[in-house]
Amino acid sequence: MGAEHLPTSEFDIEELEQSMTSSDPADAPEMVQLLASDGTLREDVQYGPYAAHLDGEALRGLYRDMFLVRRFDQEAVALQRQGQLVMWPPLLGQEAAQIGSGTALQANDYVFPTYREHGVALTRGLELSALLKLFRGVSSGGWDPREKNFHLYTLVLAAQTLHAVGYAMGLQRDGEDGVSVAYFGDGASSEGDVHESMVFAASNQSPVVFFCQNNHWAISVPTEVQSRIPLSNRASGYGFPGIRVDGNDVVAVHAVTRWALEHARSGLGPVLIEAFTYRMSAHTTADDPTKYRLSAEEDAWRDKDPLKRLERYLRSSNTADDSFFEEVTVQGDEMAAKVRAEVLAMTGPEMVQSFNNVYADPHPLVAEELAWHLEYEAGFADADEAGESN
Ligand SMILES: Cc1ncc(C[n+]2csc(CCOP(=O)(O)OP(=O)(O)O)c2C)c(N)n1
Repeated sequence: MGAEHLPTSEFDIEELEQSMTSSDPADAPEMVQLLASDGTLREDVQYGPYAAHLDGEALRGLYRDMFLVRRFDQEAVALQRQGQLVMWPPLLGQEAAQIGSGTALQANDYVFPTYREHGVALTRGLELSALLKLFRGVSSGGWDPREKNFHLYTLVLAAQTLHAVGYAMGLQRDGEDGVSVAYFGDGASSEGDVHESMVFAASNQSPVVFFCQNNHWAISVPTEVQSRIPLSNRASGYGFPGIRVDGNDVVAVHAVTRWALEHARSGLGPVLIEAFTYRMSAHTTADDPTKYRLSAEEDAWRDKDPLKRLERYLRSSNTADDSFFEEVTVQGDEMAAKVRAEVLAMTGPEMVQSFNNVYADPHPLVAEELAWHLEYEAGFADADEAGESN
C-alpha cells in the first residue's frame, strides 16, 4: 500500500472511504433484503421461504421487541446521565439485526455476546435490568449464563468467538443439535481471536454461526480502514458461506439467520453473517461521535431506521393500526419504569465478595491479599472520623 493511501491527520471521511475501498466493486456481495426502506416486501427465492412463517402476529411481535429494546436503551442512557450507571453502550439502530437474529434461535442454541447485545438478550427472555448490573458496578456478570443459554457480556473484544467455537466443538462431540452463535462487531473482526476461531470452526466443521454487526464504526475507526474487502467476503477464505444482509431489515435478518442455523445444525459447518447496519448513537456514553463522524452520514442512516421501516409495512398492509402502536408505547413505558426501579434498588456487594469469587476453594494467596486490603481500608477509618467531626 502506497503512502498516498494512508489516512491523513486531516480527517476527511469521503476521501478516506475512496482511498481505502480498493476492492473491485464487482466483488461487492449482494445484500439480502426482504423489506425495502419504503416498507414494501421483496421476493427472494433463497431466503424468502425462511420468512414465510411470519404471519401478522409474528411481525407485530418483531416490532414490539424492537420497540421495547429501544425504549430500554433510552432508559439506560438516561440512568447513566443521572449518575446511576458508570457507562452504557447504546444500541440505537441495531434493533433489527439483534431481534431478527435472536428470534431465529432455538432454546438449545447458545449465544456468546459482546457488550451491546441487549436486543438478543431480550429475545432470550433475560430480565433486562440484569444487563445493567455490570454497568452499575454491582456485579462482574449479572446473570447465570446457563439459564437462558446467553453468556455473560464480554468486554475483551472477540474473546467470546473462541469460547463460541469451543462450545460448538463440545456440542459436536456430545452429539447435541444446538448451534453456538458468536456476536461481534466490525472492529472486533480485526482481532486475531476472530481469525483463529474461524480457522478452527472451519477445520472441525463446527456448528457455529458468526454474527457480525457491521455498524460501520469501531469507536472512531471506520470499517473501510479495518478491511480491504466486504466483511462477508472473508468467509470464503476460511471455506464457509458468508452472507451480507441488510441489518436494518428485521425480516431479512430473521430469514438469513434461520438459514444459517439450519446449515450449521445439519452438520454442514459454520456460516458468517454480516448484518450491514449503523449505530445511530455514540459508541458508549463516554464517547462523542461528533468529533469524528459527519452528521450527514447519521441523517442518511436515520432514513433507514429499522422500526420506521417495519411500521410502514404494518400500517400499509393493515397488519397494525394506531391502537397497536399506542399499546406498545404504554408497554414500553411500564417496562422502563420497572427497570428504573430495579436499578435504583441495586446495591453493591461487599468488597470481600470479589476475593471470595476468585477460587472455588480457599487459597492462601487470596487470603493474604484480602487481609492486606482490609488493613488498607481500615487505614481510612481515622480520616473518615476526622472528616465527620469537622
Ligand atoms: C482486545 C481489545 N482491544 C481493544 C479494546 C477497546 N475497545 C473497546 S470497544 C472497541 C471498538 C469495537 O468496535 P466494534 O467491534 O465494531 O464494535 P461496536 O462497539 O462498534 O459495536 C475497542 C477498540 C477492547 N475492549 N478489547
